[in-house]
Amino acid sequence: MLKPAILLQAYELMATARAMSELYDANKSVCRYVHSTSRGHEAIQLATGLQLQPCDWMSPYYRDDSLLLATGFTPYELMLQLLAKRDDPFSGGRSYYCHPNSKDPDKPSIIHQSSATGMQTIPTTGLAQGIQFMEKKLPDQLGRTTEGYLPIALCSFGDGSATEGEVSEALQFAALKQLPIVYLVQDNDWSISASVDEVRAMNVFDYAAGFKGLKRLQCNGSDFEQAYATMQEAITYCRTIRRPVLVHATVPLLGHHTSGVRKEFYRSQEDLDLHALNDPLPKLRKTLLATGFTQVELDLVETEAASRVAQDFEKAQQADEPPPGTVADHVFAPTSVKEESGQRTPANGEKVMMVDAALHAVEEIMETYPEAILYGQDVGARLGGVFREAATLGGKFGTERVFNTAIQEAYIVGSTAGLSALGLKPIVEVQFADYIYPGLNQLVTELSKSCYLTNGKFPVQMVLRVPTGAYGGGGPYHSGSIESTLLSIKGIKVAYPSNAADMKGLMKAAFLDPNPVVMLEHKGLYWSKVPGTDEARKLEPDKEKFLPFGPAPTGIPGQIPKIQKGKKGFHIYE
Ligand SMILES: Cc1ncc(C[n+]2csc(CCOP(=O)(O)OP(=O)(O)O)c2C)c(N)n1
Repeated sequence: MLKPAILLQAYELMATARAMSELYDANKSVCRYVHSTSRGHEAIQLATGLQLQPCDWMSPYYRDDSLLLATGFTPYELMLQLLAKRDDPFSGGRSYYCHPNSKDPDKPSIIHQSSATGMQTIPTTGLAQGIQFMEKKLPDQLGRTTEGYLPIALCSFGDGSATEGEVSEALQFAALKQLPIVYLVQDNDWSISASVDEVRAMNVFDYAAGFKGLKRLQCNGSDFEQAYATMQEAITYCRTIRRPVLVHATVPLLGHHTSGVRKEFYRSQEDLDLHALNDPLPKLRKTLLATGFTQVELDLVETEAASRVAQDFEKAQQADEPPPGTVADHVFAPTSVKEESGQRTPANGEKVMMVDAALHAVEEIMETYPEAILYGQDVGARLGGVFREAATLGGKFGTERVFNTAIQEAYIVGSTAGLSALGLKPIVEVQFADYIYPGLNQLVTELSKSCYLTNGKFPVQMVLRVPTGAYGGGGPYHSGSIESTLLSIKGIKVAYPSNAADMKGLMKAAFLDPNPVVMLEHKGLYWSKVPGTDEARKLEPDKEKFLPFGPAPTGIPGQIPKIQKGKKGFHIYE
């Protein structure tokens, strides 16, 4: 049996979570944001949160308010987000309830959490990828647990989300690379109104069996002691053996799906009664009574929790609103590259093709920054990119810094959010512009909004190289131009150089920019083989060349009507 102090702590937190859920429901009109609460899921969440340490990273989902309480967030702090208040510690009042992010030194860190179900598995697996890289290359920059162990990542999501394609990409990568991550799947049998028999051929425990090397555990997540023992096994395995593990926890859903989607809309009384049998609160109370606590003591715990929660709610309602003038803050983090620097045409410089200018820029970056890594399809040493745009880099910097990935555009793009949060600087590649679409979801949903919705805490520093446009008979799926699609995304930057010198300077600026930057690299200009593109070859600028975004030099002026008629898709810089 667990120590009475832990059981009591869990009971206090559980009573607090229940009081919050009941209070929110009774005050629906006051709550600014739609919200879900952990009612029914409390035991597994508390068992998890109580065993994480401040050096760890965790990604809670929208139903994880008990997980947040267990790691030290107060009801008042959570309510500030519910009520969209200025001092909401997560988003400054810009994102809805239980969408946390944190750099608090006394708690596990949390990167941006979107509302998109299952999508956080990729950025969070990117965190584990980054932790593993740093273990090998930059161990001094990682924190340690009180016992001296290295950090782990924990990713929590619902069973309904486990059927998303992105989850498969994340599990595949974690199993392949044996990453230090715990996936916690909370299975309440429902995916809003869709029942398990409608949405899945197997539960996530059976599904995960296909990912060789991913340890699997199962538990009754409504039983605190069982949940604690299972999470202890999972976390200890991940911490000490440094391998991935998935926990499938069955739980009842006692509250509503959200404050808007009410349980009585779609659940039968029989189903509600069945779930009520597994309420974790009376179960834990029974355990506490068996260890010697009295009814009176436990009643007091509940009434005190309810009164603290009520006081916090009063106080949170009085808190200040975000000033309207700050609404556009944090779309981007400020970049240090503001002025053009370095030599554009150094003495003794040689003319280079655009593809080599890009390659040399990345090479110089990797020589200077040990935290820079490059990955994507076929960019590893064997080929160095299907356009040879990464040739020699794999051989020069080794497989830990330059490597091939599977055909997983979502993982390639989305994992950078995790790496960037750790201070690493990923450069990744999507092989053809036409295939950015499977990764576009991560770019929009996770990366582009991260800086804004974390109130500036987690801008995503990454460069996405994208060979684009027509060259050599690529046909409809290898010649696409995507710039107009990208330009509609707020929170990313797009660079589209027209010549080798700009390519080098912009690639360097993109690398140092703290925001996500897409480098469009036109294949028709890469080698200057297409008639009329010879001017894309330029003298190679020196190592110090940085070309800031925004003040681009004018190319050939007066071409606008031709561009509008589609006769000239790019400017040639003179
Ligand atoms: C990508 C995406 N599609 C749809 C939704 C709408 N949605 C929100 S919650 C939810 C059900 C999720 O079920 P599950 O993962 O089992 O978690 P639960 O809410 O049951 O805890 C859906 C479909 C969403 N948020 N994101």
